[in-house]
Amino acid sequence: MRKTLQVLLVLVVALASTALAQGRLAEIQERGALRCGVNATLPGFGVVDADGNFSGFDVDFCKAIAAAVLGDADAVEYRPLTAGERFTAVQSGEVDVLIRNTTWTSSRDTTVGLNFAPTTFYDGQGFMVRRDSGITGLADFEGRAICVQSGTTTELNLADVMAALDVQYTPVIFEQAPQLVAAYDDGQCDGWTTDKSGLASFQPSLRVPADHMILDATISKEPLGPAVLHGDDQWFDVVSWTVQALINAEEFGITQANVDSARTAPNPDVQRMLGTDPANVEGLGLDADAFYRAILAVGNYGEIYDRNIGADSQFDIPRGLNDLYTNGGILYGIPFR
Ligand SMILES: N[C@@H](CCC(=O)N[C@@H](CS)C(=O)NCC(=O)O)C(=O)O
Repeated sequence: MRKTLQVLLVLVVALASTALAQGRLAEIQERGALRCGVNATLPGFGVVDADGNFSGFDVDFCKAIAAAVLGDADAVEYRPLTAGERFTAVQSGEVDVLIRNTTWTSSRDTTVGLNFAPTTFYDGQGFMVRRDSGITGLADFEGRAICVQSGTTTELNLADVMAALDVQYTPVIFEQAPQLVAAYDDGQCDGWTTDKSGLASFQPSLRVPADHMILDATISKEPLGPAVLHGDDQWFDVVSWTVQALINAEEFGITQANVDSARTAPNPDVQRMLGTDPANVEGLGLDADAFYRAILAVGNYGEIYDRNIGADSQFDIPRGLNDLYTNGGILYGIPFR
């Protein structure tokens, strides 16, 4: 009896470790490339150029994960996804991670079956209108047309908020943003609603950007961040702690330029994050220098922000909530301990 139990135990342990070895992390390492689901048409966040090179704020998080997991920020196979396609791509396993201005919500976390890593961009839904439209608030949309994208939280929030305000509007629905923006620019809608980041991202591409303005109203909370499929804790941890490392790096003042010298800094928290003291990073199933490589590849959170969508970009989106908690924002790195 005892012997049978022992055999059973050995079998269970063997099965469990095989399952772990076949997890998403091992699969990616074997494949030698990270499959990242992204936006290809959202300036500043995710775009592709004529040569097929992807760039943007969301794209840099793909690069950071690839640098951490594979030691190569360029070892990414990008999958451009529309809003409607993105969840199936995660559910089917076609992408390892989805980083496509995707809002963390309860139904996406449960029914859709996603796990959300820490939020990388705290956003909210807003409205773009023509300055000469006379629209200054939501009630002014009575009897007017609003361009909105399907398969998004945007569409659902708009319906809820307008119903609550008893404003009768006509939704003009598009599957993809570029067509929507062109239609709005052509005057097919009196307003256009999406995440405020999306409005800021597309405004410069309107024919006369200065003829348009973003209303003060913010009708929702849109915490955007990376998402993976339910059921693989190790992979979820790897994605989550890569984001944590980039936020912590900004808190510690570790940059792309000084990360080399930071490795030998006396701060034990920094040593645990950069792998000088290897146990914490290795506990994730990664090489000790995984997060050192991620920071070396893309810089800390603030550098990623400034370069793509902040002060050093044409969008100049203020940090606002997306600043460190020590600067009046709500970004707060979880300790490497
Ligand atoms: N954050 C919202 C909206 C995401 C979304 O798809 N936004 C649009 C407007 S900014 C977009 O990215 N469009 C780009 C495209 O479809 O190419 C969500 O997760 O549902």
